[in-house]
Amino acid sequence: MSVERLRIAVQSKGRLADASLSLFEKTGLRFRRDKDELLFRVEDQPIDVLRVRDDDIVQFVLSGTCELGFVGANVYEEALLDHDRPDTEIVARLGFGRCALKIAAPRAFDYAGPKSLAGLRVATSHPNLLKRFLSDNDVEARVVELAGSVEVAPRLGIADAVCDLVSTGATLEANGLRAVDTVLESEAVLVGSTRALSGELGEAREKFLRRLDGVLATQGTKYIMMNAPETAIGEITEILPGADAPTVVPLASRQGSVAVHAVCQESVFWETLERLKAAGASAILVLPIEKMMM
Ligand code: PRT
Ligand code: ZN
Repeated sequence: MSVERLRIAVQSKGRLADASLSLFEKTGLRFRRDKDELLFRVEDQPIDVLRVRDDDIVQFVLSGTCELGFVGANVYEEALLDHDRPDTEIVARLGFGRCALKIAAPRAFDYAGPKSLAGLRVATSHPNLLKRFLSDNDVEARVVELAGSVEVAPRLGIADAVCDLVSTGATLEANGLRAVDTVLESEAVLVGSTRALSGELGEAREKFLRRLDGVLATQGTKYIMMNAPETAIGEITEILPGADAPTVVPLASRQGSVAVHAVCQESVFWETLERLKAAGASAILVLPIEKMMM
C-alpha cells in the first residue's frame, strides 16, 4: 500500500522562493536542496514540496493537486476572483514578500480619486483585482491586460495609467510614474484547501501547521536577560516591549539584586536598552528565539 503524502507548492524561483524554503527548514523539515528539481521529498515526514511557477500554485490548491501553497496574497486574490465558490482559504500570513498593488499615473496626471480614471486605459497584470476596484468605485475604464512590464505601458502609449505591484517605488520613479491609490496590500500567505483531510494526510497537515505557528510566533520576538536592583523591577517591566510578567530570580552573590528574564513580542531597540540601563539594569543581553511552543 502506498503511503499518502501531503503536497505543498512553493515558487521555484523568484522573489518568494528562498524565503518560502527557509521558512520550511525552520519548521524542521529536512530535504535535499537541489535547485533543479521539481519535487523535494521531505526525509522524515510524509510531505512533498512541489516547486512551480507562482501563477500555478493557486490552481494546484484549488484542484486538489496540492493541499497547501505559499503564494503572494495578490496572486491568490486575483485567481480567486475567477472562481464562484472556491474551497480554499488563507491559513497564515507569512510576513515576507510585502508589496502593494497600486494605481500609478504619469507625474503630471491630476488624480482626484478613482473617478479620475473614467474613460481611460489602465494597464495591469491583475485584471480581476483592477476590475473589482473600478466597479467598487463605480468607475468605467478600459483594462489593458499585460503579462509583464506594466510600468512601461504609458510611455509606449498603450495606457494612460497602470495598476502594478510596488515595493520600494523605484520602478515607478524610473518610469516617470507616481502611485496615486492602493488596490490591495499584499504579502506572502499560506493558502490551503478547506476540504477535511483524514488519516496520515490530516496528521501531517496539523503537525506542519503547528510547527509553522511556532516559527511565525517567534518572528521579531526576542529573549532579554539582565541584572537589576530588586527595587527597579516595576520600572523595568514597564519598559520591556510587549513582555508578559518577567521571570525574576535572586542573585546569590549580590543581596538586593535579581536576574530578570523576559520574552519580548516586539522589537527591542537600542533606545530600549538605554532606558533599561538608566532604570538600573546591567549586563543586558538580547537573544533571538528559534522555536516556541505554547
Ligand atoms: O516565475 P514566476 O511566475 O514564479 O514569478 P513572477 O515573475 O511572476 O513573480 P515574482 O517572483 O516577481 O514575484 C512573486 C511575488 O512577490 C509577487 O506575486 C508579489 O506577491 C511579491 N512581490 C513583492 C513582488 C514585489 N514585491 C515587486 N516589487 N512582485 C513583483 N514586484 C515587481 C513589480 O511588479 C515591479 O515590476 O517589482 C517592481 C517594483 O518594485 P519596486 O521595488 O521598484 O517598487
Ligand atoms: Zn508569475
